[in-house]
Amino acid sequence: MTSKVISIVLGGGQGSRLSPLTATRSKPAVPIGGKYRLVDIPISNCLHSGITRIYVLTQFNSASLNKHIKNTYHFSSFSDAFVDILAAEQTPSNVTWFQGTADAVRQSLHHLAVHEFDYVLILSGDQLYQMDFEDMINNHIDTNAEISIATIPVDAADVPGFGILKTDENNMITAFIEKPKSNFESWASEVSPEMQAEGRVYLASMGIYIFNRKLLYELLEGNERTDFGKEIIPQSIEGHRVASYQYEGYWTDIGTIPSFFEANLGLTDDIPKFNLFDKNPIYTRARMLPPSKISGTLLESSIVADGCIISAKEVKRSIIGVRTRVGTGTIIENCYVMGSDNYQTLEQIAELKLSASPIMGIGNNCHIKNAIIDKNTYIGDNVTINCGEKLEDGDYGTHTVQDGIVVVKKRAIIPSGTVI
Ligand code: ADQ
Ligand code: ADP
Repeated sequence: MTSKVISIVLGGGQGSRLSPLTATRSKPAVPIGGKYRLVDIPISNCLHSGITRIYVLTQFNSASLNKHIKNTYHFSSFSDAFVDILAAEQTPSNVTWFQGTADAVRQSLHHLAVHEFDYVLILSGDQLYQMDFEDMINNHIDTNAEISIATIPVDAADVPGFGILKTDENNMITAFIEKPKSNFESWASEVSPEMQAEGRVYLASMGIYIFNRKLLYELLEGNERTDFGKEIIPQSIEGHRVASYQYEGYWTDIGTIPSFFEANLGLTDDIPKFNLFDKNPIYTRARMLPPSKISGTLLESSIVADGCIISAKEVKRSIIGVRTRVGTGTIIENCYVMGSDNYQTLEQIAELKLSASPIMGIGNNCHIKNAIIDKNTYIGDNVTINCGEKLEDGDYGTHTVQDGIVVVKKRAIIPSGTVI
């Protein structure tokens, strides 16, 4: 049945919640897990589920996203498989950017029209999970649904961030409310004893939808509704068969800096909730990098990607991304270091050292805690980040602080001796 499906990955609006990581790149291109990009998660889930026709919608299209998709997702010329990016485009009839999720899909419908398909699977681009969409499609067909929404039980603290719904005994959705802020107790549902024990009694939409082709066109064409969660879904409950497809595995939103940070560091757990070592791997670009070289470093609960040169003293509960260089005596704790796009030559390094400028990577005798270090940064020697007093939220030029997490911006130069 998955051969009758086209998938649309909602790659993000302005991505302001992931700022400054989205300052120069589109959200789908944000690096995750040391070597992947956010967009690799939904695409890998699709490919493992047999869905091979995928559009990625993005508000703006940096060259890097194109390059990543082009270099990663290759298919046989005898198949109809593709992964294509559709960036918001100006046309004579439409001069604005995508106004919301439904508007983004509406503006892309003319690209879909050339394909044969019966179902459209709509996915968010900022979630970490492993899910078998084939099972969801089969459930959609078996229950004779017109729309299916993947749902997950959440607790009261999470309710204000999600669309919350109620179902009947056949798992058909009878009511839906987008992100209720208060007085939502009556929205509690009957859930499994395990979920009940965790207080997860509210059924939340995961923002993963299957639409029958004809209905999607009916709902979107010729009207102004711009959002799935706020408009299309609540207004479709009456008059249509909308099924809840309940999921109880690991699933998390990675659309904000704190959730993105925690989801990344969670990968370093002994038994992580998201399993990179699953039999179905997350696909990403094959980079042909040399193996990492590590010397004199105590590595604890950490992930080190390919192509690194590490002489640090300690790396604890951290992810060290591709091509990262770390100097001697340095301690890195609770960090996601994204790595670099290239290596500096020995000549370039010698020249920078002569002028006492930092070289790419992290220098000697630094102590860095609770930080995300974006790509291609130059951190000098004896730099201390987040090891002292509580930092105030804000944008400080070379870095930002949010909820105690320091994000050093892409290509930032942090001179030797800096204390953040
Ligand atoms: P949110 O995630 O808050 O809630 P939204 O901001 O609409 O909803 O984003 C959904 C996805 O679409 C995200 O991946 C986002 O990056 C992307 N997106 C947003 N605007 C876009 C645009 N203009 N162009 C392209 N992509 C865009 C939704 C539902 C809730 C549900 C949660 C689950 O509305 O009901 O509970 O998802 O996370
Ligand atoms: P991001 O990963 O931050 O989105 P890009 O994908 O735009 O960044 O940049 C990554 C690509 O750009 C790499 O594949 C690399 O080849 C190239 N690149 C970036 N900076 C340099 C540089 N200084 N020298 C050579 N190549 C670079």
